[in-house]
Amino acid sequence: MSIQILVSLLCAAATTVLASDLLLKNGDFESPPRNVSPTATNPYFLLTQSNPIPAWTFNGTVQYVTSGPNVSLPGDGHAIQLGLDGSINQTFIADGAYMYVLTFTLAPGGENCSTASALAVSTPDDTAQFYLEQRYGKEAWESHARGFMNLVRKGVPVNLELKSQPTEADPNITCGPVIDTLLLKGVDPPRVYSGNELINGDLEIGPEFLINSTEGILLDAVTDTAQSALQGWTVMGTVKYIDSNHYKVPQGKAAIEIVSGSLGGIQQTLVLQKGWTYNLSFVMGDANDTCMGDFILGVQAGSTSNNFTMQSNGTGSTQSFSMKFKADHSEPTAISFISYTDSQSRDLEFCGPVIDNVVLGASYGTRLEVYSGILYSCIVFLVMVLSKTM
Ligand SMILES: *[C@@H]1O[C@H](CO)[C@@H](O)[C@H](O)[C@H]1NC(C)=O
Ligand SMILES: *[C@@H]1O[C@H](CO)[C@@H](O)[C@H](O)[C@H]1NC(C)=O
Ligand SMILES: *[C@@H]1O[C@H](CO)[C@@H](O)[C@H](O)[C@H]1NC(C)=O
Ligand SMILES: *[C@@H]1O[C@H](CO)[C@@H](O)[C@H](O)[C@H]1NC(C)=O
Ligand SMILES: *[C@@H]1O[C@H](CO)[C@@H](O)[C@H](O)[C@H]1NC(C)=O
Ligand SMILES: *[C@@H]1O[C@H](CO)[C@@H](O)[C@H](O)[C@H]1NC(C)=O
Ligand SMILES: *[C@@H]1O[C@H](CO)[C@@H](O)[C@H](O)[C@H]1NC(C)=O
Ligand SMILES: *[C@@H]1O[C@H](CO)[C@@H](O)[C@H](O)[C@H]1NC(C)=O
Ligand SMILES: *[C@@H]1O[C@H](CO)[C@@H](O)[C@H](O)[C@H]1NC(C)=O
Ligand SMILES: *[C@@H]1O[C@H](CO)[C@@H](O)[C@H](O)[C@H]1NC(C)=O
Ligand SMILES: [Ca+2]
Repeated sequence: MSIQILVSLLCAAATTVLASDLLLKNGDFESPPRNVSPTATNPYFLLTQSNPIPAWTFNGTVQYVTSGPNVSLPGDGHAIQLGLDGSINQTFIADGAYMYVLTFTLAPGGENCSTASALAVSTPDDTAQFYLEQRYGKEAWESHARGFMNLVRKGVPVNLELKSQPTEADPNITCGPVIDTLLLKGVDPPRVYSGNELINGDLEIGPEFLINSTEGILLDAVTDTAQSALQGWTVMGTVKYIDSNHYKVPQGKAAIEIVSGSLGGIQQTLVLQKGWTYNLSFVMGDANDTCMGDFILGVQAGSTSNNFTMQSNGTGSTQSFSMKFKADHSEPTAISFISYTDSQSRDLEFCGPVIDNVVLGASYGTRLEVYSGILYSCIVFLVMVLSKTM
């Protein structure tokens, strides 16, 4: 009992960290190098070590880019292009957040580039590769996101590096990626709220959106929640994180649209009480992005699975569904939402069903179980905190 009280107190202290503001300086590259004179007709300006971009350190070939007829960027502003040997980095000060989530935009390499190499995004503990997909939106550029655990104490510097990365698939690559609008924010530890066993079931805790972008944020496949930009969930295929300012979102400010077609989706794994009955409810919809067709959504909870279907005419309809199941063992149970639909919008963008407001309720013992759920996530958090401080 005393250990439980101690854990609760420590946990309360640990969870009072507030979500932090954006942590990178000049992440949109709108503060230019000195004496820069790129124009729409000459949009590339080679950086030199004596004239870098404010707030960033670079190595290798890096060009400052201005948008124009041949260079498409969000916000018609400025960006940078990494050469094949190019990298940039910035050090930010950890603010005590539980995790960090980075949003960034990739654009096609400008003149003389057929395809651009991949982008590697690195922190001291993690590196991930990203590619320009160019099939999930109207624009030539697209935004992606990545989460990474905060493994240091408040006040400790963390280096974030973006590096051009050759791909084996295409040895003829001549250019590095164009990068724009980096937004980095801290997020609080996962919480379980009364009445819902799932973490982030309303999908509100995710990457920062670009204020004026109608394109959403692509979340690439990730198998570990410690690297997921969508708190609590892993991703299969590619899903698009969509905002209520530009899409039909069933609940709150954000939801996901499964865009990569068949077998794309999201999953959360949690410990359930063996023998108990649970009710899993969610909303399926379309994003009001002209995505038409019969959506088939496979929902799996442990060994119970069901297909749910919905006819979409792409005008922002929503429908609620629910499914009862019994937890048949006490090991962690995976709850997953998987699309069996390959759909395209009127503009031939790949698109699919929207998921939101996922609620998992226990049919009895709710209070006890929610408490143990919170305790469980706190213990996981504490173990993490302790292991990183040793
Ligand atoms: C844009 O690209 C086209 C061909 O790719 C070229 O002919 C034209 O001069 C370019 N325009 C500018 C402003 O660079
Ligand atoms: C810059 O890149 C070169 C090779 O591309 C590497 O040898 C060197 O260590 C890098 N410098 C820094 C400061 O990262
Ligand atoms: C990143 O930038 C800092 C300056 O802010 C520099 O001192 C450091 O060497 C750079 N780190 C890497 C890995 O390039
Ligand atoms: C593209 O190629 C043309 C012709 O070779 C050259 O004049 C121009 O500088 C190149 N542009 C860039 C950005 O390298
Ligand atoms: C690379 O370029 C060469 C010469 O243009 C071409 O023969 C070859 O097929 C290209 N390879 C790939 C993978 O595109
Ligand atoms: C968003 O769009 C508005 C209106 O076009 C503009 O005034 C504002 O500067 C834009 N904000 C950003 C961050 O691009
Ligand atoms: C499951 O939850 C949904 C949404 O709260 C509700 O409409 C439905 O009646 C519940 N089903 C059962 C069997 O309790
Ligand atoms: C759901 O539909 C998919 C694709 O049509 C099918 O492969 C799968 O067996 C179905 N699952 C269930 C539980 O009916
Ligand atoms: C699309 O579906 C909604 C709701 O199901 C309906 O109100 C609307 O009339 C439909 N629009 C078209 C063009 O079929
Ligand atoms: C769908 O978008 C159109 C504008 O593109 C808007 O008029 C309409 O209200 C939206 N529908 C929903 C359900 O949000
Ligand atoms: Ca939501």
